Amino acid sequence: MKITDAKVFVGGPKKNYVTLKIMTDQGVYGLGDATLNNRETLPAKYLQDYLVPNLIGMDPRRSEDIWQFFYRGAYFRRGPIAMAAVGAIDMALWDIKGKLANMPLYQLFGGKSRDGALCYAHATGADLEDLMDSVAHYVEAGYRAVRVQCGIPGTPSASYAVPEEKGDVKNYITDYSGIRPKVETWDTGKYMRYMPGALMEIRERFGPDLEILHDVHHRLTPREAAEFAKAVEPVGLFWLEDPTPAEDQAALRLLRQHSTVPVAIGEVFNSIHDCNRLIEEELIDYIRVAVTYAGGITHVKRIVDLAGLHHVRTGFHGAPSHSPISMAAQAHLNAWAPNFGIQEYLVLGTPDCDALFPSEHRMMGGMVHVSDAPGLGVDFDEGEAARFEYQPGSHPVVRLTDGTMWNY
Ligand code: GCO
Ligand code: MG
Repeated sequence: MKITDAKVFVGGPKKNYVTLKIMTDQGVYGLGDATLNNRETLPAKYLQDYLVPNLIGMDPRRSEDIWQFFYRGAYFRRGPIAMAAVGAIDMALWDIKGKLANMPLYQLFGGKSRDGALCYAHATGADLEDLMDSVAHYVEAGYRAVRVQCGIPGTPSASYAVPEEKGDVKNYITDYSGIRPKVETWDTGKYMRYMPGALMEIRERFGPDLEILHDVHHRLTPREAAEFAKAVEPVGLFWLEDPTPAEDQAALRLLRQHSTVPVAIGEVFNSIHDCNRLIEEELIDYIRVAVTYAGGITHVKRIVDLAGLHHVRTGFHGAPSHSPISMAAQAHLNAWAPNFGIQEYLVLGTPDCDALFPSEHRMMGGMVHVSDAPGLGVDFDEGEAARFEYQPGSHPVVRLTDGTMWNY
């Protein structure tokens, strides 16, 4: 069996998805997602110029050897661009494998460990009352877990994932009006003084059963993060996400010494080497890698198994950054993983997105129910894809109140 061709598409509704389609001499094809928010053309070029020409003629069933070929074969390896490209190939090869076996991928991993996978939505508010309305909306829609982000009074512009106007939804953080980023302001002192009380008000309003999550988006120093974690402990968070910059694996030691708040980190990691110490030293409770830019199913499965040895559960990244293809790959891993924790879930549900990526994965009662179709269980409509083209866009950048650049 041989790979005969592979095509890369960039574009999508309100998003630049990078979609890989691998064709074989037996008519079976596989799909992969190489989307890398706001840098979408780069994994596409890496695929087109370097990986796809090598892929033609390979046996698609040898997914492990092909992964090793592209990983070890690159002297300058790893990083989000290369790992997104390798990850897309890997997903597509698993999709082909499942279709050849006539089984959904979760069966090839070891079968289902659960019927539905708990997921969380993003509630956002320009201020706390606005955020309460947003939380109520998701609770009414059946979600049992909600990530909450709100504006900080007295901070001159919206901070991370917070809408500028009351009632607006801030799920898509990319601004497609051009390549130059908007500037957001961050004030650590105001945030640290305001947010613990705001989180407590949400707990009081919605009661003990709602799972509440909060994302600091890498903005605190290790000492500040330890102080903040201690302050939010009475809220009973499901997790505190990215309290410190992700480059520093030792940063969480101080937080661990001062607080028992569950910690989640890893959405920007690209390999097991970015998180092995965090996992082995048991400095985190949830690992947030995504199959997209952490090297696909083959590599993420290794991370999940390492995590399982150390009581670390999964909480895969699932912002609208990912296409329904990698969300499908994660749905299969979530159905199988003995150490599944939660899934961030925002992708499905827009009619344009569903038409581009038809699938039977279903969200019901705040849980994702995995499709039983062979392979990944998601398709890609090339006719629909022709309606969209690449649009340059940018995340905001962050400055402190005196103008100093800070972490987005
Ligand atoms: C999350 C994330 C995202 C990122 C985004 C960057 O927890 O969902 O922090 O919203 O900001 O993926 O492109
Ligand atoms: Mg995050």
